[in-house]
Amino acid sequence: MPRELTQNKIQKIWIPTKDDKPSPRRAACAPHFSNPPTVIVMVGLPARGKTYMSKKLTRYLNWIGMPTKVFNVGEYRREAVKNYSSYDFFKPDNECAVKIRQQCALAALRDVRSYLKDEGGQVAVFDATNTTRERRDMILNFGNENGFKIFFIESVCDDPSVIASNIMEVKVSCPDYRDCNKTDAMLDFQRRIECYKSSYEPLDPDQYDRENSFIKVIDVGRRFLVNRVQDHIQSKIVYYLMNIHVQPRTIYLCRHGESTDNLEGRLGGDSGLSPQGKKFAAALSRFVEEQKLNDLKVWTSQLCRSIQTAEHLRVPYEQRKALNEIDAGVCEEMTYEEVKEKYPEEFALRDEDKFYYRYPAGESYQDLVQRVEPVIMDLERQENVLVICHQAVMRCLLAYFLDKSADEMPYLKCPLHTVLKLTPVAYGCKVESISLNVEAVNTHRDRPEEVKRGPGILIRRNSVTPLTSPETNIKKPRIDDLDEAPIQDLPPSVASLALCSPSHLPLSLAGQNLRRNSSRHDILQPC
Ligand code: ADP
Ligand code: FDP
Ligand code: F6P
Repeated sequence: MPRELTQNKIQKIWIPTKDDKPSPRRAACAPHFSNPPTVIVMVGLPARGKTYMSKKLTRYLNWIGMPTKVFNVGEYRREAVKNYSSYDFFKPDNECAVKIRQQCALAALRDVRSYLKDEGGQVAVFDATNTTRERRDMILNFGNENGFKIFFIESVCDDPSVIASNIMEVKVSCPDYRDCNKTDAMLDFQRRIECYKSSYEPLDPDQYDRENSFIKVIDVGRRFLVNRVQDHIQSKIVYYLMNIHVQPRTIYLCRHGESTDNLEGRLGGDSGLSPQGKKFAAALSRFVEEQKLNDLKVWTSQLCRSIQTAEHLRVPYEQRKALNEIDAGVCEEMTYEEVKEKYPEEFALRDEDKFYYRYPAGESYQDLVQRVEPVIMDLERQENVLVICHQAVMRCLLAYFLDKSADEMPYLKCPLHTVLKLTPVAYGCKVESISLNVEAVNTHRDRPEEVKRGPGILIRRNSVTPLTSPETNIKKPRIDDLDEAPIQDLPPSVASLALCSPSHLPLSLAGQNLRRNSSRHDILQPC
């Protein structure tokens, strides 16, 4: 017998009624995944953009609603060996250090397993060099044992100028080199790369890795080799990686000038600009000229207020329906007060869960993310772009660039007559807020204080390695935790490595002068 269905009040979608009880309001909101979780395994020599791609991809996957986290083995290693002294640590014949690195990789894998099995994660990005077949086979075993799909992303690049600029951009300022000048850091890092080169076995699409799923990103995305893509998520990953680039550029986000509907506090609609709105459009035109950008592309929505704003710029622009403001359905052109009066329950439901809340016959922020995803993909391909959009759409785009959670997104502050200038830096994005000094009404409504956030809903987390996470509910991995790992839970190749805990390691490593701290939770530390 088919089960009875009830409509979930927040998302307005139909779900089976449980034991004839009315459906809980939020039951349908948390994402449900029917596919096995995926472990993305980065492969490549140091300074090949692995961490960059890991973080960026993770930000994207979280934004589209796929709970994803990066596990950077370098951070586990820095936790295990507090003071890095030189590239000697990475020499392949430094047996002790090799063991520590294996332990770090295992500790990270254990966290991957907890994240995917117990913490609601759907994708884990295992960010290490993973340059040997032995290491990758061990990870494949780990995937098999746990029912995780494994997808490799290998970055291959041998252009010395790219590598040098990568080292300069991110490596010389990393914690390994905090007491070191940039020239020495550069030299040491280049030697570190040499340490990995002798044992590097690239993915082999023709023989050894024929059956594995992977993408090789060659020469910073100039070429790609894709092998055995298994599912939708892997094809999305491939598509994303084929769209991103590392050229310097700036993205400007703003809303249309103040509209006559804004003046009356009306939601949605398709009104034109108010007198202040026209002043903003003129100010925006001057601002764009001052930026002196080559080939600035301008994108608008297909709504009058956004197109009128672009008209003042006297440059070509492109209208995109995907950038239209959130559809408030039956509440279109009402004020918040009118909504509260006419649809009190709807008004309260939106406050309860603004990201998932769908207006009757309209849209939610969750719907908006899906609608603007192609815009994000296209933005990734572009260089300088100015997007003239709307409050909810701008929040959505901004959440992608700034890695904001679903919970934060609908409350991001995007005032009228303010341009946000986004510039890519290192692994993230710098944001400058530039007010064009033209007064406008405030259309922002804060999250009501009295709204209690109930537990049990899976809100996307930001893209952080648990080790560095400020979240207290995530256990800090320790290398000596491996002593407590039920060895039988691990695949044989992992189990044999797990037996080599720090207590079995000699106290000094070539290039590192280490002592064992007596405390159970302090691990190898330099003297
Ligand atoms: P790794 O994790 O491989 O040691 P990083 O991610 O820390 O290297 O390196 C960051 C740098 O890599 C950034 O300057 C970024 O511009 C650059 N980068 C990003 N993607 C790639 C790529 N596909 N190939 C080479 N370099 C890249
Ligand atoms: P990262 O650049 O991310 O810090 O330098 C390479 C490095 O990563 C080391 O810091 C880290 O210890 C190592 O890669 C992890 O990979 P392996 O386990 O393959 O050595
Ligand atoms: O008030 C301006 C506006 O762009 C409306 O058209 C839209 O419904 C609203 O902002 C979106 O903001 P919020 O999601 O905070 O209601």
